[in-house]
Parts: sequence; structure tokens; C-alpha cells
Amino acid sequence: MSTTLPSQQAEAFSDVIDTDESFPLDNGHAPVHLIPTEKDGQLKQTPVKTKGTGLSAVVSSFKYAIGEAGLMRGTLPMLQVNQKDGFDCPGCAWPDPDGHRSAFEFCENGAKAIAHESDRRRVTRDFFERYSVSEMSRHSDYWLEQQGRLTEPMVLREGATHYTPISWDDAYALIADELGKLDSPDEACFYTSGKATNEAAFVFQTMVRAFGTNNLPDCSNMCHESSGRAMTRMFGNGKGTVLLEDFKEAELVFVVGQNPGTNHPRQLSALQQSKRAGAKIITVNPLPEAGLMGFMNPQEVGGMLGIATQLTDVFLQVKINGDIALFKGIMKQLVEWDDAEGGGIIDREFVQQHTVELEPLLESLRAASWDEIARRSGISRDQISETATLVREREKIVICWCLGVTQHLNGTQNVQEFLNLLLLRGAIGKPGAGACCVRGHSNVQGDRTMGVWEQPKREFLDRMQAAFGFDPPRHHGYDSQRAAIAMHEGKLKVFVSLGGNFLMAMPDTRYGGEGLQQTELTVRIGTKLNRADLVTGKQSLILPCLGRTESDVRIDADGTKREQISSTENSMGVVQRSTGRFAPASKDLLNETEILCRIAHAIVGDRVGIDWLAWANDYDRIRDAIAKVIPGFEDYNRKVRQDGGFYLPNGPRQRQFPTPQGKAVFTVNPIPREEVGPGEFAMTTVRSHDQFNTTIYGPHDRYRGIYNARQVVMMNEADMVELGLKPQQPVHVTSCFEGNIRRVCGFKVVPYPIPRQCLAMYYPEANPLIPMERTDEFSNCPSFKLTVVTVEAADKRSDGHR
Ligand SMILES: Nc1nc2c(c(=O)[nH]1)N[C@H]1C(S)=C(S)[C@@H](COP(=O)(O)OP(=O)(O)OC[C@H]3O[C@@H](n4cnc5c(=O)[nH]c(N)nc54)[C@H](O)[C@@H]3O)O[C@H]1N2
Ligand SMILES: Nc1nc2c(c(=O)[nH]1)N[C@H]1C(S)=C(S)[C@@H](COP(=O)(O)OP(=O)(O)OC[C@H]3O[C@@H](n4cnc5c(=O)[nH]c(N)nc54)[C@H](O)[C@@H]3O)O[C@H]1N2
Ligand SMILES: [Mo]
Repeated sequence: MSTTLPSQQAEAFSDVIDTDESFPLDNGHAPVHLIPTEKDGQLKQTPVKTKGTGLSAVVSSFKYAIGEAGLMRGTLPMLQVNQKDGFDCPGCAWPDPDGHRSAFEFCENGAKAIAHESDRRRVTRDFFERYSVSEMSRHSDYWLEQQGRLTEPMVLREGATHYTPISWDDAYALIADELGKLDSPDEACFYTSGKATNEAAFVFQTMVRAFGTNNLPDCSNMCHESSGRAMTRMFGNGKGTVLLEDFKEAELVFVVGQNPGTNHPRQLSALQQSKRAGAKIITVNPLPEAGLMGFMNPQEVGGMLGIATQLTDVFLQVKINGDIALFKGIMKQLVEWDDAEGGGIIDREFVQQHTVELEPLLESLRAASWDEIARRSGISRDQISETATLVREREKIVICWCLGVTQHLNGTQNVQEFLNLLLLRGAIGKPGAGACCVRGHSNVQGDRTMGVWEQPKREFLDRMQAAFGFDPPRHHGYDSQRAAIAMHEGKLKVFVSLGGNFLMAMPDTRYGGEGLQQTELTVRIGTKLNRADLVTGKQSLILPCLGRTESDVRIDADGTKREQISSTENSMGVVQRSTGRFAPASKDLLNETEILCRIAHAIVGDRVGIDWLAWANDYDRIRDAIAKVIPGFEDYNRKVRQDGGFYLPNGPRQRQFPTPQGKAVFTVNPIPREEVGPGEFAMTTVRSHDQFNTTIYGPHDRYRGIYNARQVVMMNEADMVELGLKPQQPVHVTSCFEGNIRRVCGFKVVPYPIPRQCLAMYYPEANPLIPMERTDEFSNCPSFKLTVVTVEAADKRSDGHR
């Protein structure tokens, strides 16, 4: 693997990418800017918070709702969130309690997501007449989304400077026409973001396979792909094994590579329950994240008044990508004790009955070097032993994890190392124990269950064939990273996105933009404008859809009103209905499920035995089809109407491991030997408190004490001194991978409690630095959490360019 060159050498390369130039791209329309020309506000830094949530979060949610949407549209929807007859929160995938639900079953995160959807502002045809694509692109993504909800289908014709209105039928015909011109169905690609409901996802993948390709990349490819790989390999099933109730019984909970205070606030209530029942909580993170350190539950009086529960008992401040070394250390300690004491620490009975391949793991642990473990993890031998003591004294162990571990070159192996620990202790398939893979988007897990996957299993395709009588393509398709490369190589002509923002979510923004511009047609189904609508193929369609909070009512021939329901699956395998309650943002919007059925009607028609228009008119028919194809969904229409939904079967939870060996499989995972040389840094990317992925709600990161700016580099104070950098000094950040230099400018450095030689920057602003080719060998997930970079003061640049 290649490493960086010192940044001075960067000048020797002609293709240095500089965000000073704002990456103008041109494909015959007019130049579009990949990086907005707008600048950040006045950066302000306050001390990092030691506790999160509480009244300030509730106030903050309501402030946001009022500001964004006006009180009525803002607060009423919030009271419907996650209620049994309301809609599934469009925020994250954390589950809802089974029994009693508080009237406020939402969090700041969900409140913002809902307010964002309930926005009163509208992007109408006048807006598109006023702003050319080129003009829009000078503004930030924040500005684009602030313009409000999309209201009618729009088209950007070849060579045109402005989007113009198009009817729905003409839009479908345009898609069918472009797809009809392809030499092979594999020249088209169909991306899914994890918000799509089960019904939409099922229609999408059925349409795509009936059309003839498995090119179904999704946001999961950049998110938890590594988790799915690891769990499938070791447990035979790619989903987490714990349920919410397990948190009440757990004795020890690890939270690894996760910032729940911002990204999964309701998880903090579960952790608080564990804590109150006597559990210890161990946090593994290079950053001391506020919500995890202390938590004020906004749903309780004490929390409202600002009384915090201390959540984290042990904070292990690992170096970026130090997790394998750390977990190896914990297991090595356990094995040393087990060897010395003649057993008793490894759960031999469980291991014997339910697992294979223990010996190679034990060998590798015995052989591992303590020195290397401490050096690579950044955690002392003493702290590792203390942690191992907590582990040996407890049997009910839950390990929660998110992107801090999955988005690494060794992301799959990171997860495998946790699973090894759970297996050694028999902490799987019993109450209060197991693997808690904390998913991101609210239905990202459901979309996979519905078959949105570029590598479908044979059995799944066989069932599709049996249900619909067409022969689905058998060769695998492109995942997100391979799709971006294929686009850049000119192999993809049509790119359709079901939601999301492929351009800004992927690594190497310039490369991604160049790829998109090579296509003939890009189509995006979405609720608000984003940059992916500006950096497009020769032609582009924006198809605006209803949000999940909005009602989808049909009026039958006899005048009766019929409410369509949809459904989603949360992070813990519970499938629930979701019913929109609020008036649509525009009369011309359609539900994305209906849009997809109508596209399918235009491109596939009656070539397969599906009446797409009947599906469009009644989602019960789609669910009947799902029931035929997907195990666990039998009798879907009845079960989805039960309050609280239904659980999907999960073998490993019952200690049934459907691997080829029929047992759980231990793995050996080497400590990554990535060298960060002198003067170089390991840079990770994180979300601020005011964003949902590529959607920026505001310029602040309250818990981290960073205000008014996102073009920020968080750096250890000692490193700043060494580089002679002052707080807020402007810097350039440069990465070099396989000879390609990538650089971003106009960033400011801030002192932050992060380990030496580690940096944190915000996603997506840092994405231009991340190489497309650097991915996990098993999951192909981009290495968003570690890019080797150099940092230099803006005024030190050798070419005088600032
Ligand atoms: N409000 C809000 N909620 C969201 C989202 C959002 O953008 N905003 N996004 C949703 C989505 S799609 C997802 S996938 C999830 C993401 O949820 P998270 O995974 O919590 O999101 P990130 O901000 O990427 O945070 C990564 C965490 O890992 C830590 N980390 C970085 N590198 C390492 C490392 O090498 N080792 C360890 N142990 N830790 C590391 C970071 O310090 C940070 O705390 O949240 C979902 N929920
Ligand atoms: N550097 C770096 N890059 C990352 C990550 C990281 O941690 N670091 N995280 C990665 C992860 S985990 C993920 S999941 C991806 C996210 O990648 P995506 O899922 O592609 O991106 P989002 O920002 O979630 O998509 C936002 C857009 O979705 C549309 N939208 C919102 N609601 C709806 C709806 O109900 N229906 C439809 N059809 N559209 C809607 C809106 O138009 C909005 O602009 O980014 C990845 N990229
Ligand atoms: Mo995600």
C-alpha cells in the first residue's frame, strides 16, 4: 500500500486538485462548481461538552422546528413520530420501545429530520427560471436544501442552462427512451439511499432485475457493508442479534466507534437503562463524544433540569484505527488468564457446542506482542488489563458499533474481532448479550432485506423467478465504489438515484463529478435539491416525491378514500408500518413507490407478469408479492397492521448459526500495520451535530464546541505547537495516494482533545481528499475513517497560492 509524500513534493505533480479553484466542471451546459464559492462564517470555539441532550436539546429541536417550518407544520408532526399509528421517524434506524411510548418518542435528530421535511418553503418552476444550474452551484449544499421542498418534475435538456418543467408521463417516457438505447442493461445503474421504504425498495429491485441488471449499489456499500460481511462470515447471518430489551439486562456494554449523542440519541436512553440496572459502559473512540460521557434524558424531569447520568465508566481513547490492536489486547489478556488458571474464562461449553476454529485464534493471541498492541492501539497495558477484568467478571456483554470501525481498510476485520470476543465469552444468543450493529438510515436494513443488493444470492433470485416468471440476471452488479469507477470509465450511460446524494456521499468528489458528467441521463427521486441535481449527465431529471410524514391517499371509483401504508425495518429486525399524516408539500408530488411503479410500467411494461399500475394503486399488492419472495414476510399485510409490527427471524439470536459449518466461526485478524510517517496524520471524518449525512441543517457542532464553520481540522494541541499553528489558523490539507495528490484549502485548524497524529474533519467537506480506490478488501467499503494527510499553514505554501 502506498503512503503520502511530503506535501512539498505535491507541487511536482501537475494534477494537484485545489479547492481554491472550486472545481468548475463543464459538460456542455455551463460550468458547475463542485465546491461552493460561499465561505464559512466567523469560527468560534468553546470547550468540548462533557454531557449531552437534556432541555437544551428539546429547546433546540423546537427552535429548529419553528425556524425551519413555522410552528404548526413543525410541532404537530413531531407528536406523531414513532407512535403506533403514526409514521416511522425518518431520522435514524434505532428501534422504538415495544410497550409504552412517551408522547415525545423523538429526539433532536428526528425532530430536525421531520422539520426538514415539513419545510414551508417551496422550490417552484419560477425558482428554476431564476437560477441557472451554474448559478445554483455557487451556493453551498446548505443553501440548496434551504430553498425548500421540490414541487414538480423538472428536466435539464441537453445543452440547456436551466431546468424546465416536464410532465410525469414525459419524464417516464424519457427514462424508457434512454434505457432503450443502451447496448446492454448493465450500462444503467440504480442507486438506493437508506430512507426508501420496504415497498419502494422491493419495486425498485424488481424493476431493475426485470430490466436486466444487478447494478443496484446502495448507501450501505459505504456504511455497514463491513458489518454485514463480518456477521455473515462468522454467524451466517448479516444482522445484529440484540433487541432493545437486552439493554436492561446487560452487565457490560461496549460502544465502539460511535457518536450516539448526535447520531442515535435514543440509544442513550437504552444505555441509561443498562446503567441503572448496574451495567458498566466502556467507550472506545479517539474523541470524547459528549452524549456518551454524560447524558441528560430529555424525557425525564431530572434530565430536563440538567441532571446528567454519568454513562461512560471506562473511556478508551484509541488512536484512529487502533481498534483491532485494542480488542486483541483484551482477548490476549483473557487467554493468558485462562491458560494460567486452567480455564474458566473462555466459555468452553459454548465454544464446544456452537463454534469452530478456536485454536488458530488462541495461537495468534498467544503470539501477539504486547508492545505492538499498546503502540498500535494507543492504550496502555494497564488500561487493557483493567478492561479485561471487567470482561472476565461479566457474562452478559453487548457490543455496539457504528462507522468508526466499519469504514476502514480493515473494517470487516474490526467487526470480526468484536465477534471473536463475544464468542469467547459465550455472549451471544442469550438475554442481555450480543452484537448490536447500529445502522444509519432509517430503513437501510430493510432495503437490503427487500433485495437491494448488487450481489444477490442464488436462492433469492430463484424465488424471484418462481414468483414472477422472468429470469433475473445472475451475474453480480456494481456496488457504489465500482459504479463510480465504471461511470468515470464511461461504461455507465444512465444513473438513477432513489433518494440520496451519491456525488457528495462518495470519496473523491471531483472524480465522482467527472463520472456523472459522462452519462447520458441522470435521474434523482428526492424531496429537496442537492448538488447531485447540478452535477449531472447530459440530461437530468428531478422527480420530486412525498416525504414519509405526508399522507398518500387514493380515491376509488366509488369515491371512497383509501390510505396507503408503507413499512420499514429498524436496526433490530422489527418491521413496522408507517403512515404519513400531513398534507403533501405540493399537489404534484407522488409517493416514491408509486413513481417507481410508473417508471417500471414505462420501461418493463407487461414483459413480466406484473401489473405495475395495480401495484401503484394499492401497496397491499406489493406486500403480497414480498410475502411470496422473502422469508419472514409471510402474511405481511396482516402482520404489518399489528401494533408494534413483527420481528424477523434471526438464527444467531437462537444460537443457530447458518454458516457452511453450521456453527459460528472464529477468525484471525491481523493488527493493521499502517504507517503514518513523521509529519503525517491519520485523518478521520465525522458528522457534526447539525447535519444528516450530506444534508446540512446548520453550521454548528454544539457538543464539540465548534460554531459557525464546517471547514475545520480538529488537531491535538501538541501537534499544533509542533507545526507552529495557532488556533483558527488557515491551513491546506493534502493527501497523496498512488501518486495522486488531492488537496483542500480554506480550512481552519482548531485544538481538540484527540490523540497525537490524529485529525478529525467533517464529512462531506473532507471527501475530496479521500481516494476512491482505497477500500476494505472484503466489503469494498471506502476507507472514510482513515486517510493519511499532511497539513500546512495556508501562508506557507511554496507557490504563494493561498
Ligand atoms: N443527526 C444525525 N444522525 C444520523 C446521521 C447523521 O448524519 N446525522 N447519519 C446516519 C447514518 S447514515 C449513519 S451510518 C449513522 C452514523 O453514526 P456514527 O457512526 O456515530 O457517525 P460518525 O459521525 O461518522 O461517527 C463516527 C464515530 O467514530 C469515531 N471514530 C472515528 N475513527 C475511529 C476509529 O478509528 N476507531 C474508533 N473506535 N472510533 C472512531 C468518531 O470519533 C465518531 O465518534 O448515523 C445515522 N444517524
Ligand atoms: N467521508 C465520509 N463519507 C461518507 C460517510 C462518512 O462517514 N464519511 N458516511 C457514508 C454513509 S454511512 C452514508 S449512509 C452515505 C449517505 O449517502 P446518501 O444516502 O446518498 O445521502 P443522504 O445525505 O442521506 O441523502 C440526502 C438526500 O436524500 C433526499 N431525501 C431525503 N428524504 C427523502 C425521501 O423520503 N425520499 C427520497 N426519495 N429522497 C429523500 C434529499 O433530497 C436529500 O438531499 O454517505 C457516506 N459517505
Ligand atoms: Mo450510513
